[in-house]
Amino acid sequence: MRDRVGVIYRRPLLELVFEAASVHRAHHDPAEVQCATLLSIKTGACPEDCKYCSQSAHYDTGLERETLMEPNEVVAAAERARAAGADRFCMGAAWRGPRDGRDFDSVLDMVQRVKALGLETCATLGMLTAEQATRLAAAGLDYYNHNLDTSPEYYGEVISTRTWQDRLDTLAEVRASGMKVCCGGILGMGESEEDRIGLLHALAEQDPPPESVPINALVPMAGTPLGDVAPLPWDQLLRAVATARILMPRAWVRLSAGRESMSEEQQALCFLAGANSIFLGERLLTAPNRGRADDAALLAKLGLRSVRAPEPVVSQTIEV
Ligand code: SAM
Ligand code: DTB
Ligand code: SF4
Repeated sequence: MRDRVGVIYRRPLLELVFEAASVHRAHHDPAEVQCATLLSIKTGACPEDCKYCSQSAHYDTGLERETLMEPNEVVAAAERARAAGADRFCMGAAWRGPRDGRDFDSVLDMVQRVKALGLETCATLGMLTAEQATRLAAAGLDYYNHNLDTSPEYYGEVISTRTWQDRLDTLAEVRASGMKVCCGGILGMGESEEDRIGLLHALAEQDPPPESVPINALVPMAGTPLGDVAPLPWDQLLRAVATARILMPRAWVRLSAGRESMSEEQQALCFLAGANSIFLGERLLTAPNRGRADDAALLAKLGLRSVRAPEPVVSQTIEV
């Protein structure tokens, strides 16, 4: 129930972090952090109007639009990511959804070849049909990322070109195809605490819950309607990470976008509270990320190490 999620989220902060840390230790090796690398395989000119996104064609963000990358270039980037220690390679495209034909066939080729490198594969391509989900699964795609982004109540304030139900429909197709689900959201878009609780509830309520839960802190992008929103208070992100860990004990909880503007101390608290996955490398999709050297130093300081493509144990959640 959503009320119970609110009770967890609003516990005294250190009580909440302590409980989340205990749950984390019961289900995971607390020294392991999964390291994923992102690549934007098709950038900009997206028909959707997500108010946070630099890639929406609705806003003038100064981003150069690019066509779909060649599979050879993508495979070369995946090889570099593997050599730099990535466990998972995630390919993102600024599409409302893939169009069948040459482009989609090309993505299937990328998936097959990245998988053959021994990396876990993930893609985020927008809405999928049942057939597209099945074909991606058959090509060897391990995870599909499709975020709920915010609470059902706040969704319409952020995106008008698709609905919350559209998101749920694609998530159902991903599940049915046998791929693992990567589903999270963004905090710091001007939503209320109740909206953050609503998002966490909606994530945990999925049956089964997602295997991977990216928690993004908004990276304000100049030219978008959310380009100058006030930063999220640090305790709110920590509460969200801890609550996600308690509600979804076996999931990878990823401290995703926004780490560049977080202090090392803030990140350390998030790892303590159960975050166990990050994006490595200088770039996310279009936004800068902390550099590898900084992250290697941070992980070493905290006594954390990367894992290479382990399987999370079968997903389960507690009653909410
Ligand atoms: N176009 C596809 C879609 O939206 O489903 C896939 C790519 S999209 C960029 C993937 C996710 O990145 C979004 O769902 C959103 O959660 C996250 N994201 C995009 N821009 C962001 C920003 N400025 N700050 C934080 N997260 C962001
Ligand atoms: C997710 O939840 N976060 C990643 C990944 N899924 C694709 C994307 C973050 C994007 C940050 C903004 C940018 O780089 O443009
Ligand atoms: Fe397009 Fe995805 Fe950006 Fe929305 S978040 S504008 S769907 S690329």
